[in-house]
Amino acid sequence: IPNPQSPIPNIQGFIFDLDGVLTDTAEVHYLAWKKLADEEGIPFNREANEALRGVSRRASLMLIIGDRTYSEVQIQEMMERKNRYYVELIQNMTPKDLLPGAIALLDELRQAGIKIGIGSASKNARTVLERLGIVDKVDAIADGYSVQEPKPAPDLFLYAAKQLGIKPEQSVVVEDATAGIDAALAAGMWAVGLGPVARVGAAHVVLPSLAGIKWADLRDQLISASHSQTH
Ligand code: B16
Ligand code: MG
Repeated sequence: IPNPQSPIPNIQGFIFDLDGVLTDTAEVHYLAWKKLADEEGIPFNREANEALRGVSRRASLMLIIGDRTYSEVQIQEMMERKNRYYVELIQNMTPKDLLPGAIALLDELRQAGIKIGIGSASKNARTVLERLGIVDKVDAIADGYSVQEPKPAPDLFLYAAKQLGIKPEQSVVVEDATAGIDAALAAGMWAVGLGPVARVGAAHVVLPSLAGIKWADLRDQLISASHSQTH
């Protein structure tokens, strides 16, 4: 029985985060930051890297240096150095680096007439999409150059929806980071979180990954989520 208080979502587009959703560049970012941290004699490990998920380049560096003092010139130089290491490493990426289920869902959504956008904090998003061979499968790219305010601000996803020509309430964001889920909710969009509830539990739908995920199932889960919402 439909609940008139909870309109069935009219989904017209999907906005995918890139790192941690379509591909696992978190490890590549880790290797680049680790090289920089080693050179600077700053302790850094994979556990500390988890806190950098979805966090902008500058904010990531700030978390790594902690209360050590560096000049603005040194900060800029370290950001550039880390990025050189990262750019070098992503040249080795291929379509094999797409996460399980990503291509199948993208293709299924496209066939269903649903628009596809990318909402990534990364300034290297375009290069990564090219290396993954999926540039032709996306209708819009919002990346590290698109807006000023990083996630958890809604700006990046609102920019992507505008590019797609759809409204926030017609958009589904797929994210792996807490800041990304918060950004999607702040934008008034549907949020699908990938990963542990401790990280993405605020999302309308939480999934372990995109592996085996069908649009019909996802739509049903979003409809149930809309019914349990209070307006
Ligand atoms: P860059 P996403 C984010 O991408 C990464 O998760 C984060 O680790 C990285 O620091 C950030 O992009 C900026 O990337 O240094 O390449 O501009 O998860 O929003 O796709
Ligand atoms: Mg991410």
